[in-house]
Amino acid sequence: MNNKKRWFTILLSVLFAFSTFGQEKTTFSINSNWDFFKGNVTYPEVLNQKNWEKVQIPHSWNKTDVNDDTPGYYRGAGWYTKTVNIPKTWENRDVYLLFEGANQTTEVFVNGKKAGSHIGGYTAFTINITPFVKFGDEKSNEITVKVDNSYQADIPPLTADFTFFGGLYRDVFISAVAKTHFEIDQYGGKGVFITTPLVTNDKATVKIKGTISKGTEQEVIVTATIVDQNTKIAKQQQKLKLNTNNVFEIDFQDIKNPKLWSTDTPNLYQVITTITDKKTGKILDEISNSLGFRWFNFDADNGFFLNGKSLKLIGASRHQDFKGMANTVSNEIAINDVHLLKKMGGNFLRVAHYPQDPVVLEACDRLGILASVEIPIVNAITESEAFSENCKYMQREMIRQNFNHPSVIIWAYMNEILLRPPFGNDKDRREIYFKSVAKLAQEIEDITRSEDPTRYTMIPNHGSFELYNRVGLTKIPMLVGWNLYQGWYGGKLDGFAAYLDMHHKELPNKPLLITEYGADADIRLHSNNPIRFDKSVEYAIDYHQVYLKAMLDRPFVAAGIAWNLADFSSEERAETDPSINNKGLLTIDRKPKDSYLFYQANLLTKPFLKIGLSGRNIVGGVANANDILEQQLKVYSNQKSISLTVNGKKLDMQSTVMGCANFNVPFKQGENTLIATAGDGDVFIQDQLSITANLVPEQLASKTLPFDEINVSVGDNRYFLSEEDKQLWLPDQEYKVGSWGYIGGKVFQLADTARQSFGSNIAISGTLLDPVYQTQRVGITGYNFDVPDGKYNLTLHFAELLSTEEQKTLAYNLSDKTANKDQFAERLFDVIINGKPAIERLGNKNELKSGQAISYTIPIIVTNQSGIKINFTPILGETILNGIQLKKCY
Ligand code: GCB
Repeated sequence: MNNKKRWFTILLSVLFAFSTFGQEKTTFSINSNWDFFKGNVTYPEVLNQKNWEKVQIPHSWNKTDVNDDTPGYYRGAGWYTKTVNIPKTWENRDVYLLFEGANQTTEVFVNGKKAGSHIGGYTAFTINITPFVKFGDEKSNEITVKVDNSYQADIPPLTADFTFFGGLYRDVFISAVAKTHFEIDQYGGKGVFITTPLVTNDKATVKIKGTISKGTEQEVIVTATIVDQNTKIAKQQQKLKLNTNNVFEIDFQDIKNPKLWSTDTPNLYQVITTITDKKTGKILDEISNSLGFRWFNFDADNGFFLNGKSLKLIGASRHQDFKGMANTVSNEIAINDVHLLKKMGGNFLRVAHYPQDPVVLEACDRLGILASVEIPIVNAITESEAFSENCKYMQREMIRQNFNHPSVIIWAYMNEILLRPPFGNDKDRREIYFKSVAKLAQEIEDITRSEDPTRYTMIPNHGSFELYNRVGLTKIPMLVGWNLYQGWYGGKLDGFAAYLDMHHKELPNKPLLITEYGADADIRLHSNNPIRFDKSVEYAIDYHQVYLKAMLDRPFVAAGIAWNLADFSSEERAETDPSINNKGLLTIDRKPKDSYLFYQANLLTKPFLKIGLSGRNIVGGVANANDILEQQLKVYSNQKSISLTVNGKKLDMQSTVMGCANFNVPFKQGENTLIATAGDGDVFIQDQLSITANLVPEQLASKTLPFDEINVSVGDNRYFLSEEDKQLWLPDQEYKVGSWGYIGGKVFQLADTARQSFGSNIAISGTLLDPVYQTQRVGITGYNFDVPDGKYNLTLHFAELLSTEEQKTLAYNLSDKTANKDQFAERLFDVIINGKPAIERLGNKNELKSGQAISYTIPIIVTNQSGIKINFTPILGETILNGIQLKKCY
């Protein structure tokens, strides 16, 4: 910077400092020290309740009840109260409470009177509390907030595959502003709206529109200043005579050589807008907004263009919860999510299925992530005026609150709205419902286009092409999003590409985004033979490989947005990790899974290499004759070929295919060191991993690899590493002499599913080993371990997987049933170990309850090389076994 410029910058900073001096605006958070009471009571009676507890905002009352074994979680009212100081110096100002979000209805009381209310759990709102406050007395203002997350037919979302955690779960602020201020009463907007009607490489125009609160008849000057870092680059003013005209519009016609905002170079400018009292020169209000110069368009044949250049949008959706915290995540966690997406190589965030904390889009602006935002109309609508009005109100809130983010390019609404249409048995009535959906869509569409003609609109649908087309939902929005799961919930993996091509053929003028695709990946489950719905990390990789390739190969696919950035809470889900949807590329506490590494390898341009074990540091299995365990392992890299050294020995070099190199790794018992390297000449990268292998000898009496312990997930062909006790469970095998395994029976399979080829999908209570208990051998006659003599502890695990009750059909469980009562048949059996009765008459009438874990640990002394022979003898129905563990004591 030359000297002249530096002086100018210093002068400017001084001027800014002065100009804000005397400004009549004070804002601070009031998150600390609230008292909380949970219960459906009324105001002011609630204040007489005894069981108030001290809490901090953000807060949710559903942090723990979502993860317990009892289905459901508290959906009702929660109350928050605190006293605040409103100083005398605020007497001539307006005082507001600013809520960033509370789920899902809120009523605010101040000093005994109702001050305001809000509907909807995901948008911000302001409550003007000026008429109710007392100025000056120390802590004399009592603020009480009722938040309620009960189901309400007129408020979206009605149903969805995520948990509707209740509470005051985002920051709360108090703000005192001059009577004359930027309008903040309208849909929680900031009163200043910025657009860039023209942007080219050489020139840009900027339009700043806004409204000032009504009240005093005053002459004011609105000033808008565009700042690049610390340098003021343009300034414009407009005079207003308030109450005659409270609306301003300032145009900058000629911003020269704007530094463009892009995903690689997210250059941000600042627009500072102030209101000055013409008479006194006093600054009454001031607001700063980010400004990015960019232009963009979608094309039905060629996808997306940013600043005139083609850009494939690749990224993920985000839900806002975190392990053990419900939705009460700090700003840092929310911002870190955007960083994680960027570090993955992503350039797009679908803020799904609802608007999120303001810091999320701020981070997108800063980091260069493009975004879509949507309101939470999910799966279904209610055909009522109130429902429609609430939806439209939310859409306006979303747009006005997030209008100034350069990262936002799409406003969306209605996720998979025809997923489970009601009136299945009444065709005519159903058609009326479809018309109501289309009508509401059109109304929201019209509002969106008139609120913001500068962005695109989108509806994300599920894969029923014909239905959405017929109802009109592919015509109404400017962009069509498809949430596709071929090869997961149904169909085959190659059905995905076929669907893309069908869209392009049938709707050649409609740009298309893949707004969702994903497969469950439980980080604890691994398979050498991954298959659909086994929830293994490996199947998810196969799935993502096919999908990413199909999208990259087709220029007309504008975007591929993986479902989901991180695992998230979905209370109704059973599955291997109950109440969690684990389609995340990261775990719910944001550990990278292999699928995250897969995207890094495919998207990052700087050299990348990582050994993929999805956070495992233990492997195990049956050793070969040389006491070595051979196991498949993937290394992820954007380099062409990879070397892997295992315990000092170099394996054959492998080429990468779509970022993955496959190795067959020989593990020895105990610690193993793996070093992967790649690159040549200029680039050299390396990744190292230390990993423990727990080997089980093939012959249990082996002298070279003495038997120590084994855990087997019966009726299963996956490996399961339990997080809590670091026990590795092995796939089952048939008994061979000298070894171990089952005798007789068959793998448990649900009757009414085309989806799941083994195991059940019910949550198991009383255990954290759900995947072990969810698989089973039915009709098993024996289980043998040909172990040497010694003292052992044997543990048998059982859970009844059939139910006498019809299971609830879950919204996302398309065309599938869960455990079904027709299958249920009573069972009663004995377990006999080495000829002696061990467990007698185990059955449904006693300890074997549906969906409940039960285990028996039995000490056994083996003598005379007789090994362990377990017999299962049926008395009524069929025998079962879900898991088995054997540990040598000495
Ligand atoms: C969908 C939904 C999303 C679910 C996802 C899934 O299509 O839009 O809310 O979480 O599928 O994992 O089933």
